[in-house]
Amino acid sequence: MKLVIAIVQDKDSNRLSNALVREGLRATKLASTGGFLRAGNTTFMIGIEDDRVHEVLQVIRSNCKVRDQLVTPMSPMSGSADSYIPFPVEVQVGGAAVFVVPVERFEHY
Ligand code: 2BA
Repeated sequence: MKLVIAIVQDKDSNRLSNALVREGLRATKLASTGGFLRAGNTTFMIGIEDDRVHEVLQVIRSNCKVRDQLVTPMSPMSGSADSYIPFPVEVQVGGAAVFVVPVERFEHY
């Protein structure tokens, strides 16, 4: 068994939830915050048998979009903070950051 942890943009969260339910895939949604943008995003935890991991990844891939976002970083992305003047930069966010981790044991009572 694997645990798929997918961090997605809030804008894609409902569509992804609906698609997972439609495909009979169980998931838990957690409200999360990106460390860089400090904006809300959604983390999905999806426990799944090894032979269905590809189905989960396909559903995530087809329901999460890449978007450009203009942000003003609160601290420098590199170099010293002494002479730091904040200016907006465009970053590409998503579609999804996905981790697939092995599950040693799963109990469901
Ligand atoms: P954030 O940390 O808010 O990052 C949002 C976007 O900002 C990232 O999109 C990336 O394009 C950019 N970014 C992040 N850190 C950067 C940096 N040091 N310099 C320049 N640009 C940077 P994504 O890569 O699609 O990530 C979307 C969200 O997924 C992240 O939100 C974070 O919550 C999560 N994430 C991504 N990679 C992760 C990782 N390795 N571990 C844990 N969470 C991760």
